[in-house]
Amino acid sequence: MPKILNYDPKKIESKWQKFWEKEKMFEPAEEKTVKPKFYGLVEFPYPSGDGLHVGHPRSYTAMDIICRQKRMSGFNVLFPIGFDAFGLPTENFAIKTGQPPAEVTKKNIANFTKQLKMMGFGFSWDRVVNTSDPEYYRWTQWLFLQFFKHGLAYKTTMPINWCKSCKIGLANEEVVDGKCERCGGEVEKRNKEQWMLAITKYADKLLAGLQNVDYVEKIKTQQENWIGKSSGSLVKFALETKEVGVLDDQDLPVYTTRADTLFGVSYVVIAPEHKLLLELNKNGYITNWSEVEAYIKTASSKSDLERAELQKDKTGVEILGVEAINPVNGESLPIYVADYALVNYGTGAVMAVPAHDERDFAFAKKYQLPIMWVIDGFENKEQAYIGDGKLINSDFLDGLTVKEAQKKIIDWLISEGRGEKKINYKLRDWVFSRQRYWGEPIPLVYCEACAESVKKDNNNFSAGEKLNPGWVPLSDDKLPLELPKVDNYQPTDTGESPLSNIKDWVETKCPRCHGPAKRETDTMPNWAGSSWYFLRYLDPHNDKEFVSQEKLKYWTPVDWYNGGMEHTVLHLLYSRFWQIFFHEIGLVPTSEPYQKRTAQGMILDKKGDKMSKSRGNVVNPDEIVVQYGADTLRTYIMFMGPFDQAARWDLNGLIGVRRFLERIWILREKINPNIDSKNSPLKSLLNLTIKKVSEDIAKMHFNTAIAKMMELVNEMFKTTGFSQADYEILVKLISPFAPHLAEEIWSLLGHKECLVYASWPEYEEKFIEKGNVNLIVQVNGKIRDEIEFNLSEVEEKDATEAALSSPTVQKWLAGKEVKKIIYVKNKLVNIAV
Ligand code: ANZ
Ligand code: ZN
Repeated sequence: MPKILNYDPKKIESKWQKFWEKEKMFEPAEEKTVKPKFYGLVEFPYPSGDGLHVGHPRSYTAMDIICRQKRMSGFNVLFPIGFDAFGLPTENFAIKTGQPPAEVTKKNIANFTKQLKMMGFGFSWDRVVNTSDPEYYRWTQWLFLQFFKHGLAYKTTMPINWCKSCKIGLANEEVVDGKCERCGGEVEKRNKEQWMLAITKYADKLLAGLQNVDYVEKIKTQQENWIGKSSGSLVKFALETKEVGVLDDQDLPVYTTRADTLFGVSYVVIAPEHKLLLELNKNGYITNWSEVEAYIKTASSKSDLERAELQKDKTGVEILGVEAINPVNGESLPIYVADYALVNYGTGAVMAVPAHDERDFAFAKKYQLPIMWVIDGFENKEQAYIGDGKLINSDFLDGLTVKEAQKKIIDWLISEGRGEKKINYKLRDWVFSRQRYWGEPIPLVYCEACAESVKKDNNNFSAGEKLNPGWVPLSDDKLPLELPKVDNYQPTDTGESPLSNIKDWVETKCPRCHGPAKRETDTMPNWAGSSWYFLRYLDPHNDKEFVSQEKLKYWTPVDWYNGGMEHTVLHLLYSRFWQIFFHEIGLVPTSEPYQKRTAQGMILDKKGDKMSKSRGNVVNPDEIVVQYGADTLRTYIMFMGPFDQAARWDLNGLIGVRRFLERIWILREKINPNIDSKNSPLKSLLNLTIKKVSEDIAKMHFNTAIAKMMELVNEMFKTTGFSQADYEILVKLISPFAPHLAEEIWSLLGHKECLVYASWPEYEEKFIEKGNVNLIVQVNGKIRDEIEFNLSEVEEKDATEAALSSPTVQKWLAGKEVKKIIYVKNKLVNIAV
């Protein structure tokens, strides 16, 4: 190593961490301040026994950099952290060892806290929340009761995953390839009464809200797809049997987005779990029931995903004895039970049009069913034709376009009483019960007497009590309903939570009529506490309200939320749903919780594999901190590659970054009091670097910001010296990335105030020398033009725009379709036509 003048991160880092904490440098100012506010948020960790993973610091460092820059730019910054502490690993650890989950959690949180502090993150440590703390979950329970009181929580029978050998209900994430994650045994579905939250009532609002927020495009798209709005129609198929003829008390509605293809229907499919099957069998209509029943049984063990996507080979069994009648032409159609029809989408039944639907095509080929072509435009008959065209073989629809035919057929179906328009969503209501110990107790009791009174006269009851007769909420002063102590954390072998074994807890008094009542023994799902934690940070010690209105008004919405792509559809959608509802009932001032959402890529091991304990390739951040320093780790993680993409861990890269920081440290030697910044040869590069680093941080292009600072450091080394003011610019620019190093240099330079609130450097455009870029424009590989830019760097967007609008180039493009544009930075644009 070069002469490093004792750059000693170990000493520097703990010194500044202690200082920041003692001085409470990262606690935001009171809400009265005139400063503009900035609320930066990262996903709070689950305090597992394994400690912090190197993946956590990627998101945390990024937001810490953004927040540090905002502080230096005059914002009142809130950057909180907490712990999402209910969860399976702690519970499973408790089952195995008998240690109370609350104690294990406390230990794990202490360890996480130590690790987070070692990284030098500027968190507001006064506001730490822990979702498993009764003072926190008291409000989670209270908020749940708002859903209940407004009729958005209801109890219904839903299948749970049941491990036959462990005899417990499993969470979805504990089922791996249809097997129990713990014992590898078979998992089946069992029906169980569970609490649900009616998120589907908010499907349209969840979609509409996306228009008003600044989310990364792929996050928006994933949410839209998850909500899955589909506009189509319900078409009623009549049923007939040989003996009875057309049944007048039963028919089969299907959901279709392609009613225009009705003349192409060659069979109908029913999902294996469809209750019509049992009804038809009860009446004795199905003549091959044993075969049908066997099929139903095999299908029930597969997941929806396996059935809908993974399984290319379609299976099914024809139902003998009953046929469906096509409403448009009265033709009899065979009915199949097949598991590619999902019971919980649409009506659970599908009108199959093999000529124009891939799944139906595959099925029809396999079972030799007729394939009738009703849209013109197909090139061969070896696959379904999905494209547009005119209707054929369709009687009164012939000659119409698909769009015209859809309108006409729907009007016809409505006038015949055989159909209606229908909007469907893929989104399902949220199962809000778990049969486990380590979660928030659901603050409801069941009372027989009140069940009777609701039925008689329900004037005095809330919407939730009317919807769920007999279920009565605890009054606010009985919250929190604390988790009772148990001896055994193992779920019961009837599938109930361990709470159901504690008789004197379960048996209680009804808050309404004071008669005997029983507590709900299910607990809330892992997503409950994280659905509103960003609100509690605003007022974490308030024991009167979940958050005070004053604080909500000042701080919400979150200005910028960064997290993982894996949380796009569950956590992010759930918390948006809570916020929209809270806004409607006047609890919060905004309907969207997060103004902006971005996501980091994953950190992979050096071979490009995901890091995991089982692979033994996990990089432990505290070991790196001890060996190389937190500043090196932070800066390296930001330098690894584009922030939103996966990046591979590379020790050489880490060492390279450490050298870079050492060079900044040594550069101090070259400060020369006789040199004036005014006519320094560094002037242009310094201004350009300020511009680049400022703009890149705002765009999360951290790697290119660091690259620019590396360039600046190289140029500074080449000079004979520079002013202290110029060096200080560099120190400020690196400070969000390597805050300890920067603070130490800053104080060595004689500053009494620390850097956290020093002012962020500003650049002056006039000092930025415009470089010259001569861009060559090619069309199909031949040079057609050359465009000069008065810039040192040309962005892709500007380059292609200029190329496409050049009159010379346009001559070569006339009448042709642009297929592809390739941009080689600052050199060339190639347009393929
Ligand atoms: C006839 C048809 C003809 C269809 C055609 C498509 C193409 P989206 O857009 O995702 O809403 N479908 C309806 N209910 C189903 C269920 N429970 N399980 C599996 N598939 C189901 O998809 C709507 C289409 O999915 C519907 O339109 C239906 O097939 C199928 F050329 O009806 B279609
Ligand atoms: Zn009662």
